Amino acid sequence: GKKVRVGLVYGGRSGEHEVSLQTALAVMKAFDYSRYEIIPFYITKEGKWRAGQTLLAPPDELEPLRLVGAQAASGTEALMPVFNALSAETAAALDTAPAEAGPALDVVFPLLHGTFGEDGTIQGLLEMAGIPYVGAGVLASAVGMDKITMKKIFAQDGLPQCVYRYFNRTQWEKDHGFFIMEIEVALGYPCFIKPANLGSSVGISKARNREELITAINYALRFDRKVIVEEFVDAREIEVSVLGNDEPRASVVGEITSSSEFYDYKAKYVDGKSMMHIPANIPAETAEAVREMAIRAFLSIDGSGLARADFFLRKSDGKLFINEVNTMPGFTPYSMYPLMWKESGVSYTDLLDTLIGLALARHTEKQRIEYGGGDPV
Ligand code: G1L
Repeated sequence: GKKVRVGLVYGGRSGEHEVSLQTALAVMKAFDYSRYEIIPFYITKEGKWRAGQTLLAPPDELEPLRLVGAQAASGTEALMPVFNALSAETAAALDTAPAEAGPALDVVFPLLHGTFGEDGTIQGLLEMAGIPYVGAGVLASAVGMDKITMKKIFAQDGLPQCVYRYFNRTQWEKDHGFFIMEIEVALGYPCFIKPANLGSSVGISKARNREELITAINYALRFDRKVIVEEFVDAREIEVSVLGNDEPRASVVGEITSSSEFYDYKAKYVDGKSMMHIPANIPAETAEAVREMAIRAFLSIDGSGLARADFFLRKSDGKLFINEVNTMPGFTPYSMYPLMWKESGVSYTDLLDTLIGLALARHTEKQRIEYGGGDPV
């Protein structure tokens, strides 16, 4: 039969450029090339797009993924052949010839963060092109990138969260005394200061007193105009993988620990030295509660395809708090998300198949929606 044509978009202007490349290579290697063909789209660090030739076998190293020599273009230009091929249907309906017959994509993997500083942008581009794509849609991608908006939505849906306060740069500059008081009364020290944007791990710090708090807030404001301050919770870090659309499933539960014996902030967030434990050594009822809450959180942000849900399990009383839902989790075969599915009996290759099926199902489902003025009932 005809092969499924999968577009892979990777690279990009974010700090995770190299991670994205590594991920794209891992995905390219895992596909069954008797059933799929891959069309690579590389976005340089400068934001230029390069469209590659159809891959009929996986590359064995990273360098070819940079598509050196391929014509650089803007996102819309690079996708133009795709737009044109899709408009062939429209052209036929209008009884005119399509502009140009390009290689139509059946589905796209957007393996990168937004290129314009806020997420949901690449999803929006694909949405407008009418191309099915893997993972979260525009709304869930954008919500998943903004810690403050995500917390508001979780709060509305009654999901338990740690204590937090937030503000934007203008609010802080106008009334920092108020926010300091609020933070000291409601959260106390130590507390964690983070830019609202989850795009990168930069800008995060821990404050033990007022002086450190002010320094940390000013630091975080260099990376985003919105900042969130969270209470310190002495907790275990629990994660679970969610897969599906409207009826998602949750995987075996995992735990992340710092590699050093003591809680070491620098090891975990700065050096990234942490250990994965799959399955987590927690009671069966706790694991079930984690899975159930992960599915609620996924539906809460209107997730689709996949997401990794991250929790705090408080050591003092075993209470569970949702920390965040990540719609773009680490995704190499050695990342937490795929490893938790592997432990649940879903291989990396199965995962790619399932995600593509979910992307196509979501696209088909959306076509049931009527846009524009319907007849009055
Ligand atoms: F396409 C998926 F499946 F939705 C998807 C998209 C992005 C899965 C995982 C990711 N993750 C990444 O792109 C990243 C971890 C490399 C961030 Cl740059």
